[in-house]
Amino acid sequence: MPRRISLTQYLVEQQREHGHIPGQLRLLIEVVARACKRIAISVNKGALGDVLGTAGSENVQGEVQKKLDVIANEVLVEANEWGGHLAAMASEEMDSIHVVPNRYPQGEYLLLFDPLDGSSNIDVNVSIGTIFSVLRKQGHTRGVSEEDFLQPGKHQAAAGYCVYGPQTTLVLTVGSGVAMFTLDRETGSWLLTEEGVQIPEDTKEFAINMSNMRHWAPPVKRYIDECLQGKEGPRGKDFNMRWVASMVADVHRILTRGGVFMYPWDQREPDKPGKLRLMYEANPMAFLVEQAGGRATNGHERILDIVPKKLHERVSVMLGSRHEVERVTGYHADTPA
Ligand code: P6P
Repeated sequence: MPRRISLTQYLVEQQREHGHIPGQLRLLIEVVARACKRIAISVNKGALGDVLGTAGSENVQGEVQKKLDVIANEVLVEANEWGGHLAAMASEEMDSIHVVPNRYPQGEYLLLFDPLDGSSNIDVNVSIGTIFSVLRKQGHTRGVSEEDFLQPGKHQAAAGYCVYGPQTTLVLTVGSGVAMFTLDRETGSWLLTEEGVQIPEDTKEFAINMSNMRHWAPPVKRYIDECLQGKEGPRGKDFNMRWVASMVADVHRILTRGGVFMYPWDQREPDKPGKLRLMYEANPMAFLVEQAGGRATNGHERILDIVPKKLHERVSVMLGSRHEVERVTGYHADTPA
C-alpha cells in the first residue's frame, strides 16, 4: 500500500531522489494535473451541462469535434500558456502548434496532448481520457517552430494520461517508473495510489477492434488467430478479449493487470501506417508502458525510436505485456515486406 501522499509531495521527493524534475517540469505537471481536474468536472456534468454532442466543427484529422474535445483543448491551452514553463503546445485538436504569446515568458518545455481521447464514448458514458507528452525544446532562442516538436519519443521528459472513469486517475512517468494518483473529490487532491507499476510479462487478454480483421496484415491475422484457437491451438491457453475504444481505458487496464493492445496498419488506408497518432497518443503510452516493463512497437521497430516527419503523423501500435508484443513483432520479422 503506497503512502497517501499528494502529487506535489511525490514530485518534490522525486526531484530530491533523482534530481530530474526541475522546477519548470514540476510546475508543468502540476498545471496539467489541475487542468485535468477541470476537464473532469465538465466530463462528469454530462447531460446536466452543455457538454455533450458535437461542436459543429472538424479537427485536423477530418474528424467531427465533440463539444468536450473543444472544451478540454481550451482548458489545457489556457492553463498552460502563462506559467513560463512552456515554449509551445501541440494538440490533436489544433492544426498547428500554439506558441506561448509574447506577453508571457517562454519556458524550455514543449507540451503535446490529445485533450479528450475516446470521444466516441462521451455520449454513451464510457471511460475517456486526456493524454499528454512533454519534450524539451532544443536550443535557447525564443523562436519555436513545428520542427522543434519532431523528436523521437525516447526524448520525452515526462508523459501521462488522466482517465475519467469510475475513478478519476492520473498516471505519470518522469522516467523513473510509473505512478498512479486518484482524485480525492472531497479535498480536490491527487493522492498517490500506486507506484512502481509493473505490467506482467505474459497475459491471456488482447485488445483489438475485431471488426477490422479482414483488413489486417498477415502477421496480425496470425497472432489473433492463434489467440482465438485457445488451449487447443499453438498458444496452449485460452484468451479473453477487451476493446473499450478509448486507448486510455485499454492502456490503463494493461498497466493494471497486463494484456496486449493493438491498433495495426490495415488495408482500408494503405498509405497511412495506422489510425493512432505518434506524437500525442503512441509516444506517451509507449513511454509509460516501457517504464512499467512492457514493450511498444509498430510491428517493426520500437515506437520510442521513430523519428517523426510530421506533427500529426500516424503509427501502427502494438503495446503491453513484453512476451506478447515480442511475439507479434517477431511474426512481422518472419513475413517478407
Ligand atoms: P475504433 C479513439 O477515437 C481512438 O483514437 C483510441 O482512443 C481508440 O483506441 C481508437 O481510436 C478506437 O478506434 O476504430 O475502434 O473506433
